[in-house]
Amino acid sequence: MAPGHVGRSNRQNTGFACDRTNWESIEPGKSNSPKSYKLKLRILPRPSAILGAMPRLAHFRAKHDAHAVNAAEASAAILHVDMDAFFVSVELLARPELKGKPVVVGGQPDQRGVVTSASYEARRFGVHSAMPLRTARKLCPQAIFLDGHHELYGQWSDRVAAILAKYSPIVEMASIDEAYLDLAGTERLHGPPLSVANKLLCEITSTTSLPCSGGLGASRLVAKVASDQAKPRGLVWVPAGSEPAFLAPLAARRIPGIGKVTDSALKAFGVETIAQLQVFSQERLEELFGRWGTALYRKARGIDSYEFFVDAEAKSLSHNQTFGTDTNDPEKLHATLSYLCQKVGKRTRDAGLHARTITLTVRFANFDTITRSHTLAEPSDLDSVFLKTVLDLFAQAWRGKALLRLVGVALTGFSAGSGQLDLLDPGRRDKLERLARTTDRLRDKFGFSKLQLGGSLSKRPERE
Ligand code: DCP
Ligand code: MG
Repeated sequence: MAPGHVGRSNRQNTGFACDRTNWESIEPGKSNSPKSYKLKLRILPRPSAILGAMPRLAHFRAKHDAHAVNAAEASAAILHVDMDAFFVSVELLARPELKGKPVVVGGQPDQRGVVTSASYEARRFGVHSAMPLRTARKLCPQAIFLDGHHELYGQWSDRVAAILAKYSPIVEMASIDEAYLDLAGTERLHGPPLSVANKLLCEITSTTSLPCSGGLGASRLVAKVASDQAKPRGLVWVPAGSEPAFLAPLAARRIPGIGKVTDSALKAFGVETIAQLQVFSQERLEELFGRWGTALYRKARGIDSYEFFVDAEAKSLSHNQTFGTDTNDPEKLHATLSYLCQKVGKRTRDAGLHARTITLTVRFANFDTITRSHTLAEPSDLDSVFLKTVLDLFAQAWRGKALLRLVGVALTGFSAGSGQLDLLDPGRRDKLERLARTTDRLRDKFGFSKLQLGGSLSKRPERE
C-alpha cells in the first residue's frame, strides 16, 4: 500500500477500530547517522498473527498521513509510546549487521546475569527479559549475546523524550523506553490525536532509527495495553467506549499492575482472561481482594486506577519533564518543578498514600544526570511540602547557569498514614487540605492539565 493511502476494513463498524501503521528504516549503506535513515511504510508480513489476539477488531492500516477519522477519536487523548526491544535496538545502531538475527542484551551466556532485552527474532525461541542468560542460551544457542551499555541507553532515551516533548506539553517518561503523552488540547496545533501519534512514531524512527510502537486510548491503561498489542512497529487505537471489548480477549496478566501474585490468585478463581474477570462484580472482587479488588474491577474495564500504587509491585511514583529546548530559565524551571510536584501529589492522594522520600532528578544538556534525595521527618501527601523540598534540592543541584534538558520528581517510601499534618498549625493545615481536595476534585472532573496552581501557570514557582 502506497504511503498516504488510507485503507479501511469494512469491519470497522463493529464498534472497534484499530490503526496500525507500520514502518521500517532503510539503511543508507554507509552511515550509521540516525538522520540519514529514511522511512517507508510496510504492511506487516503476518498481520493476522498479531491481530489474532483481537479477533473482532476491525482495523485500517498503513495510513501514513492519517486524516479520515471518526468522532470517537476526539476523546482518545492518551498516547503510550514504547520502544521496541530497546536495548537491542540501540546496540544494533552500531552493529547493523546483526539486524534480523536473534540478539540478547544482558551479558555473556556463561555469566550469572539475566536477559535485559531480547530481539524479536530471539523471542521466537522463547527468550524474554528477566530470564537467566544461561536459560536463554539453552533455548537459542545461536543467539548473539551482548553486554549492556546503560549510559548509551539513557542518552537515546533522552533523544526520544526530546522528540516527544515537541508534540505535547505533558509527557511522562514512565521508564527508560516508554512514555505517556496527553494529546488532549494539542489538536489545534498538531491535528487529530491519531494523526499526531502516527507522525510522532514516524519521527522517532526516522530521526533515531529506533523502532517503536504506540497505543492511543482514552485512558493510560488502555493506551499501554494497546501499544503492547501493536508491537513491533505498530500503532493501535482504541476508541472511547470500546475499552471493555478491546480488553476482553486478552490474558488478565496483560493488565498493567497484575503481576505474578495477582495472576495466580485470579487463576485460582478460574480467571485467565480479562473477559472472565469482567464477569465478577465489584463487590465480589472487593470481598476477595479488598481495596485491590476495586482497582481490578476498574482495570478490567480499561479505567485508570491509581490504587495501582498500593500493589506490592509498585514502590515509587515519578514524573519527569524533558524540555523541547534545553533551558536555564529559572522561572520556567521552578514552574516545571511546581507542576511535577502537583502531579505526584495528586497521584499520591488518589492512592490514599503518603510519601516519605522525595528525589529530584536533573539532567544537563550534555546528558550528565544527578539525583538528590531528601527524607521527610514525617510522610506527606501535600504538593507544597514536596515542592519546598524539591526547590531546596534544586538549589543544591543547579547553580543557575548550566542548560538543563530534563527535571524530574520521584516519591518513594509510601505509607498509608501521616503525622505530617500535626506539624502544621491547624488553620494552615485545614487550608492546605481543602486546597488539595478541591483541586483534586476539579482535576478529576476536567482533567489534570485544565487546572494548574499559580506556580506552574505563571512563571513564578508556587511557594506556600
Ligand atoms: N529492561 C531491563 N530489565 C528487565 C526488563 C527491561 O533492564 N527485566 C530494560 C531493557 C529493555 C528496556 O528496559 O530494552 C525496556 O523494557 P521493555 O519492557 O519495554 O522491553 P523492550 O523494549 O526490550 O521490548 P518491547 O519491544 O517488548 O518493549
Ligand atoms: Mg520497550
